[in-house]
Parts: sequence; structure tokens; C-alpha cells
Amino acid sequence: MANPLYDTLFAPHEASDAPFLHLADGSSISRRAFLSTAAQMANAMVSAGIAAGDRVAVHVQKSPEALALYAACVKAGVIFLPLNIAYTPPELDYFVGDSGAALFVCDPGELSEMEPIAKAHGCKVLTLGSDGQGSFAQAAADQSEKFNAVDRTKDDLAAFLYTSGTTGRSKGAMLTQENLLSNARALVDAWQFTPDDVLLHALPIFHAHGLFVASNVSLMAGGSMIFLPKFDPDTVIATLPKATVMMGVPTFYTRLLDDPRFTRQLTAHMRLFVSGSAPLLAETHERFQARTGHRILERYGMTETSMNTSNPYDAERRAGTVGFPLPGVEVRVCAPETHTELPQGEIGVLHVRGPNVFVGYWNMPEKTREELLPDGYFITGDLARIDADGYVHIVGRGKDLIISGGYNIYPKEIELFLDDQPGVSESAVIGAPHPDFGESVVAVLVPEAGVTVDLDAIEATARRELAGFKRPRKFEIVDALPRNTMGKVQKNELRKTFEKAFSQ
Ligand code: MCA
Ligand code: AMP
Repeated sequence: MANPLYDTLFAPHEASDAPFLHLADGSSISRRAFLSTAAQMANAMVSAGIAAGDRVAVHVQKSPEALALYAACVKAGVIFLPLNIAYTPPELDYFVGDSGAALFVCDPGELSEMEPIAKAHGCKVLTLGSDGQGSFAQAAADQSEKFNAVDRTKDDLAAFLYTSGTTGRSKGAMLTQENLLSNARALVDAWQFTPDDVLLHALPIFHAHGLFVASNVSLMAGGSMIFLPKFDPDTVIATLPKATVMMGVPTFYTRLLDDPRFTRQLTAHMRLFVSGSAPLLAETHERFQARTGHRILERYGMTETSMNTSNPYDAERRAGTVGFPLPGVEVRVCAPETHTELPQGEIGVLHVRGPNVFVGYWNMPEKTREELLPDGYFITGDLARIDADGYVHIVGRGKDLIISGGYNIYPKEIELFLDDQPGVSESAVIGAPHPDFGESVVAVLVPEAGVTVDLDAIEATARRELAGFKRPRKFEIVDALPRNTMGKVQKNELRKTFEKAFSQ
């Protein structure tokens, strides 16, 4: 009888009254209370007819109960499918349909919009609000606090995380218990987490960063978390004195550096600041050290792999690099077409292999074969170089991807949307440097002959159909897109032309 992920991350804490989550209002939730809620939720799912291997799609605000739902899914052997709270109904319709979710847990405020989506896909719908209330919470409150963890093997699926793709269709990355466990183990070790650690958690919990890197590592180490609903500089600065570690995307750190209250004195007691999900500018690294005396530890990962590389805890944290492969993870730099390894020091596509690498994309065997090679290496699509000391440098992206404030945006998806808008003949979407988000979205539009494009109307439609972080923040009208002799749009040209789109 075993459930490796539950047995390792959660079971050891079941009888502990020590605090697990410290909330912004000063209250806390014990490990025992958190896991009792999770057991009740597992019972509620079973009562609703949800069985091991089913998918539960979750579109809720961050809350202790939302995290308990993750624990409940692990305990019940159900596949947890968290969805960005910014997704709009048309986007959610795709995820619920594609995943074949058996249960959709959404925010009470959006129930009327979500019911038809769930109904169309033959999926049950229940609600869970940011205050922990809702029909799912009610169903759980009546249940027993005892639930025997459902047997699983380490190769059983634990989660689906959807990641957008270059074709515009999001892909469900299937992650096993072992993917998550091996990564948490490697990170606890690499970053020297202990039960005394208090992690300041201001990340969303619908992506690998906040859910797996932050929460699983804390759980495995037996530490606790200051669990904030979102990143808000005032609350972060107010609660930082009680933390030992903070994890964030680069935007967190640039926003903190813009705040005069973020001082050397405020951070003197901190053990570690970790950054990832997007490139941390060397300049931010240096500014951070000058202000606080701490060197941010930058690491590199992906939804499909969790974390692959990390700067060292005890040795030089080299700005502009993502450090060394984690124990058990292999990396190689390869030629894009042939997948053959390049000599050390050359730039190529980074491949990774290890127990952290996902098992494939849900219902997309061809996509899986394209990206997961027969020898077990996964093609990340990131361009990298490994220096003479073994530090990995991410020098660019082979894939057409924009990362805004740590969220990935695939231009193709936005271009398909824009091409459908009245008066638009064709479009190209690029990322331009942005002072707050690192990069942000610029839409370059070619109008149909003799037509004036109604940008207000396009913006209004985008608001309804696209998650906020994906919406173009600048529109540029051109007569024609630059193309090479093969007819391919030259995005590099466009990036050069519009590189100052967001400079003040
Ligand atoms: C919010 N907005 C954004 C973004 N976030 N626009 C562009 N990029 C963004 N990232 C827009 C909203 O649509 C809204 O627009 C306005 O900003 C205010 O929304 P709000 O939620 O209040 O924004 P915020 O609090 O300022 O959020 C910025 C943020 C947040 C704190 C940086 O985006 C964030 O928490 N990012 C973390 C992402 C993350 O965890 N990534 C990990 C992916 P309007 O007003 O027009 O409606 S996992 C991953 O990448 C791998 C595995 C890895 O390596 O970690
Ligand atoms: P996601 O699909 O959301 O998991 O995003 C993964 C992508 O984020 C990677 O393929 C990289 O392009 C990027 N990324 C994550 N961490 C870093 C980092 N430290 N430096 C540069 N890019 C990063």
C-alpha cells in the first residue's frame, strides 16, 4: 500500500500541530488542519464519483484551501490540473474539453459562465472561493477527516500542466509522481532547505514555480510558508522579516528594488532569494547585491521538466547564467536540425534528460515524439551555451515565445486571434523589452486594402477572449510584414524596429 508522493510530501505531517501556512493577517494553519481539510476534500471528490486517474480542472483564486485541493488530489490519486486564474471562458472551454476533466472546480463568482462549459463537456462543476467557501468546500465540510491514500506507483500521473505551443494549441504536459518527487528532492538538497525554513510564497499556485518548486520543496523539507494571495510589495515587505527564503520571478525583484523600503537591513536575516521562470538581467543581479548584500540564486526550468539547472548554493552564483544541471539531470547542447551534440562552448538547442522530465503531452503523441527523443532527452527549445566552468547560459530561444512577468505567451495563439479580427489582413506578434514585465506583447497588424482597423474593437474582443497577460499592450500598423525569400515573416526585423515600443 503506497502513494509515494503523498507518503513523502504530506503523510509525515498528518499528526503535527506545527504551523504550515502563515497568513497575511497573522493567523496560521497547522499541518494537521491543512491535511484534515485535504482528506475531507478527497472524500468529497470520491462522493462526487471522481476516481483515481480522473482529471480535476481547477480555476480558483490562490488560498490555503486551493493548496489543500492539490494535496487532496494526490491523496485520492486524481490528476490535478490547475489553470491560470486569468484564463477567459473560451480558453477554459479548451482546457476542460481537451483534458476530459471529470470535475471542474471554479470560483463561485464565475459559476454561471462555467456551468455551460462543464455541461458541454459532460463534466461536474463545483465552486471554491478565495475565502475557502463554495459548493465544493461545503461538500467537503460534511465529510470524514479520515481518508486512506489511494495506492499509486511512482509512474502514475500526478498533474497535467498546460503549456502553450508554437502551433497555438496548448499542450497538457503529463507529470508523474516521480517527476515531482525527484525534483523536490534535488532542490531541497541543492538549496539546503530545512524544517526551520519559512518560505515567502507570493507566486501563483497554478504553475510549476509556485506549486511544485515552492510548495513541494517546503513540504518535503518540513518547513512552513508565508502564504500570500499574490505578489503585493506592501505585504511582501511587511512579512519578509519572518521569512528565511523567498522565490520569485524577476519582476518581483525589480519591483522590490524600486521600493525604498527594500533595504539591506530588511533582508539581513534572509538565507536565500531564488529567481526563475524568465531571464534575470545581470543588471538586476548586481543591483540586488549592491542593495541587500545577497546574491540572487538563479535557476532554470520548464513546465515539462520542473527544474533542470541551478546556480550553486555554496559557490559562485554567476550573473547571466542558470548554473549547473541538478543532480540526476543531464544536459547537452545540440544542433537544431540533427540533434547531435555540439562541441563545448558552442551555442545550440538545450536538451535535458532525467527523472524530472515529463512523460508526454496528453493526447498528442506526435508532438510528444517531436520534442521527447527516443534516447530520453527533451528538446527545450531554449538556446544555450555551456561555459568552460560548466555554467549553463540561456542565450535565447529557438522557439517563438514571449515571457511577460514570468507568464509564457506564444505569439501564434495571439496571431490566430488577430487574423480573425475585422479588417486585419495578417499579423505578427513579437515581444519587446518592458521595464516591469521583462518583455511585453506588441501586435503588428497589416490592414486589408483600404480599411482602417478599429483597434478599440480589437482590444475589447481581446479582453473577452484572451487572458489579460496575453493581450497586446501596443499595436503597430504596417503596410506589409518583412519576409525572407522563403516567405517567412522576419520577426527579428520587427523586434529591431519596435524594440523601443515600451521604453519611457
Ligand atoms: C498581470 N498582468 C500582466 C501580468 N500579470 N500583464 C503582463 N504580464 C504579466 N505577467 C496584467 C493583468 O492582465 C492586468 O491587466 C494588470 O496586469 C493587473 O493585474 P494584476 O494581477 O494585479 O497584476 P500584478 O499583480 O501586477 O501581476 C504581476 C506579477 C504576476 C506579480 C508579476 O504576473 C505574477 O505573479 N507572475 C508570476 C508568474 C509565474 O509564477 N510564472 C511561473 C510559470 P489589465 O488591468 O489590463 O486587465 S512556471 C515556469 O515558468 C517554469 C516552470 C519556471 O521556470 O518557473
Ligand atoms: P514554462 O513553459 O512556463 O514552463 O516556461 C519555461 C521557459 O521559461 C523556458 O523554456 C525558458 O525559456 C524560460 N525560463 C525559465 N527559467 C529561466 C531562466 N532562469 N532564464 C531564462 N529563461 C528561463
